[in-house]
Amino acid sequence: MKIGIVCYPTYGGSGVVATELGKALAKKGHKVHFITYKEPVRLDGFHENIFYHEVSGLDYPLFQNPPYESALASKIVDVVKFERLDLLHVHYAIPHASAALMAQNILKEQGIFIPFITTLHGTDITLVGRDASFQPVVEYSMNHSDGITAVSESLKRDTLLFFEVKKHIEVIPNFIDFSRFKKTDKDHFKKAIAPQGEKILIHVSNFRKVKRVEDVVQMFDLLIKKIPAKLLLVGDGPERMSIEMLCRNLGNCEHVRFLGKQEAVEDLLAIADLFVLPSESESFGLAALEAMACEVPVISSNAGGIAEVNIQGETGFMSNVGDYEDMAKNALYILEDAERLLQFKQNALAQAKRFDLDIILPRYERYYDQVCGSSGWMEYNI
Ligand code: GMT
Repeated sequence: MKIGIVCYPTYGGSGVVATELGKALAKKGHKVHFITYKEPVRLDGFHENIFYHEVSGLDYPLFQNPPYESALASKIVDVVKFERLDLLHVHYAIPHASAALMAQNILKEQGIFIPFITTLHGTDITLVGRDASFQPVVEYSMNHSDGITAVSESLKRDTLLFFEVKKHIEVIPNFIDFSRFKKTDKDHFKKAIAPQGEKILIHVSNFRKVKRVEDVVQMFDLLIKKIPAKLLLVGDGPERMSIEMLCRNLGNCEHVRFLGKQEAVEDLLAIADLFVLPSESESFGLAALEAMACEVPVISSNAGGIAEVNIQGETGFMSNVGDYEDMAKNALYILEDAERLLQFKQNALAQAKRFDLDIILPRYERYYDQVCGSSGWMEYNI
C-alpha cells in the first residue's frame, strides 16, 4: 500500500508511535510518506520505502499565527495526487483530522478519493480536544474519518464520554520494538550513576503539568529516607525549572540527575530498577511500556489507560493521582527485597511482550484493509 502518515515530528508519544509504525510498515514493503512540518525525530537513516514531505506555510506579516492547518491540507492534496496514495493515517486529531478531511473534500471535487484514519492518542481528546475551543471541529472530523483508532480502551471510553461519535472506534494499543527496547548490560554506566549500589529510579516525560513530575521528586524524597537511591529525570519541558527548585527546597539535589532530552532512552532504562509515572492523565503510557520491555517495574498513578499496561501488584503498583506517599511505600516494597524485585522485573517483561510490534502491526494492517475495503474508495484510487 501507499500510505501517507501525518503526525507531530517531536519527542511526544504520538509522533513516536506514528514514526515507529511508519518505519515498521516500510520494512514490510509498504511505501510510507511522512507529511510533517519537520523531519520526525525517530526517522533516522535511509529506507527505500520511506519518503518525507515537509509542510511549509507562508510567513506573512498579517498572520499572528501562520495557518498551519491550511498549509498541511494543501500539502496532503499535493502528495496524494502526485504519489497516488491509497490511504492517509493521521495521528493526533488536532489539527490533523480536520486537515485530512479538508484535503479529502478538495480531492473529491477533482475525482480523487482518499480514505483517512484518525488515531487518537490522548490529550487530543482528554485535555485539548474536549476544550470548547476545539471540541466541535474534533467531533466533526472524527465523524467524517473513514476509520478511528484509539490507543487504549480507556481513551475510547473518554472519547465516547466527551464527544458524540457515531463511528466505531477500534482500539489498537501502543507497541514496543524489542529489537531496540531490551535489557542490555550497562554496568559501567550503572556504577557511574550509583557507585554505592544505590537503587536507580527513572522518569521520562515531556515535563508538562499533566505528568506531575513534582510527585516523582516528592515520592523519591520519602524513599531516600528509607533506602539509598538515585533518581534520573529524562526529558525537558515547561515544568523543568520548578522541579529543579523543588529538589533544591527538599535538599535532595545530590541524588537527582536531570539528563534532558535523550535519544537512547533504552540505555538509561537498562540501568534502572523502577520507572515512575504519576501522571494526572495518561491514555496509555508508552514510556512505561518501554521501561517494562527493559525489565523495569512501574510505580504509577491509576489515571486513564495506565491500568491496561501496569498490572497492580505484578508489574508494579498504581496509586491515586497525587498520592506520592503511597507511591513511595510501594516503591520501597518492591526495592527492599532482591527476590521480589527480580520477580517484578520478570513480570514487567512478560507483560511488555503482549505489546510486541510483531503482534500489533498486523492489527493496523488488517484495519487498513478493512477501512479501504469498506469505504468503497479503493477502486477510485487505482
Ligand atoms: O503526553 C505525551 O507524552 C505526549 C502525548 C502525545 O499525544 O504526543 O502522548 C500521548 O500519546 C502516547 C502515544 O499514544 C500515549 O502513550 C500517552 O499516554 C499519551 N499521553 C497522554 O495521554 C497524556
